[in-house]
Amino acid sequence: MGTKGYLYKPLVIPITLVVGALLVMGGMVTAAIQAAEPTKKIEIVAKDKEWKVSGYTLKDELTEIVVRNEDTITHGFNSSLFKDVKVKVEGDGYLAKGMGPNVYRVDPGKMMILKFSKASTGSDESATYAFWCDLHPHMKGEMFVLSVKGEGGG
Ligand SMILES: [Cu+2]
Repeated sequence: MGTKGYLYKPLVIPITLVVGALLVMGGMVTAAIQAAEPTKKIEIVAKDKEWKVSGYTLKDELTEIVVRNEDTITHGFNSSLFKDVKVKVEGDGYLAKGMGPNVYRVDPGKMMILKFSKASTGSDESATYAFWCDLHPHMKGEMFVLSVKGEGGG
């Protein structure tokens, strides 16, 4: 009981500080939200040696490709989309040894995220990009890169 009054004061001070900080940095917070928003996500699931794709990305925007392997075997992932971009692999994915710069692997039950800064189509048109598993050549799919000309001057 005696500790109640003691706890009350420290709670009041941080709230005051947060409100003050939000008022001062309102513009910065808004900017941060706007900067975070354009990241586009493509979700790809490997199951029964087939790919299921959902989502798309926009030309010249931050892109995340989330690849989930729901199979019982390791799958590879490579795409013509990676040809001219620097890809960063996160999660459980890894670069396939001796297979060149953009061949990734994801083990059964694992997930990887492939991030890159620009999905450039090389023109102003929307485009589809092939992706495939180098271990199972019949496993092929397509990803969409959409061009939205005239919106926001991107
Ligand atoms: Cu495979």
